[in-house]
Amino acid sequence: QEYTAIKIQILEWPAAAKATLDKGGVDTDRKKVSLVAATLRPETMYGQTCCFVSPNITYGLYEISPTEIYICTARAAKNMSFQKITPVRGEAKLLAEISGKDLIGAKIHAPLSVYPEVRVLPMDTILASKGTGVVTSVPSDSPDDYATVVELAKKADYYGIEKEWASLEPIPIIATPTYGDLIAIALVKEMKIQSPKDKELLAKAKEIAYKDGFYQGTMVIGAYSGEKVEVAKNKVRSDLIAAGDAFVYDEPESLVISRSG
Ligand code: ZZB
Repeated sequence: QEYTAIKIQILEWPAAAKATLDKGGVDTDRKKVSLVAATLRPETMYGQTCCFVSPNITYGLYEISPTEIYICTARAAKNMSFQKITPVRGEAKLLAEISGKDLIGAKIHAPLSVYPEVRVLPMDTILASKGTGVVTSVPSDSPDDYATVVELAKKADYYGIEKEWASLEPIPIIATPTYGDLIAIALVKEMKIQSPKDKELLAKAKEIAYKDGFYQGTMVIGAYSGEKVEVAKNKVRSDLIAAGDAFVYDEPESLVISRSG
């Protein structure tokens, strides 16, 4: 699986995270620290409204250069070390570990998003075994993301967040003849999806959103507005990479097989 890894810079740390990093001697003032989110939809990055981490996953801070640190799972860092992303092949230098829980509420900058500053929020359904363990949220085009932000806004106290953090309006990114310009919301309503726990329905909705968005979609925002998604997707991706806001991250099939067998 070939992902686009999006660098989401941390602008302001929650107190719990700051304490952990100070203790570990990580100088967060002088280094650029980014959450790295793995996505298959670079063309939707205009619509990022938050970034999800799992409260149940321990993330690592990995040194990428003298000035740059990435946050992701150990598994992803290891994979990156074989893709010329870390300085030494096969090595990812761990500077500190941090619980996803402690990252919640961090103020971040998501590249291309119409919202210049968004927040880190919890998502219980993130798999540690896929991507980087960090998921950027695009509620306009991802049914899982829309179901999650609705749930978070509804039970903000329970999740220990501010309601406003989960209440940013979804942004129209792609229009399709069948589902309009907010496909995730249309699908969640049509399929009567009630919560992020409706796994089977969400998997179906995701499938439809991928296909319809890719084959029938036209961009309605950004540099390639008016172009077909099929064409615009790689252009947006190349622009993000050229700007230093993203890189290619591969999850080799063979690695998965060798690990389980
Ligand atoms: C932004 C985005 C916008 C995404 C969208 C999807 C959509 P797949 O198809 O199963 O391989 N994701 C990435 N890593 C994880 C993880 N560890 N656990 C749970 N979800 C994860 O899934 C790839 C997509 O699932 C990624 O692309 C990411 O969300 C999420 F408009 O990034 B995506 C119709 C989907 N639309």
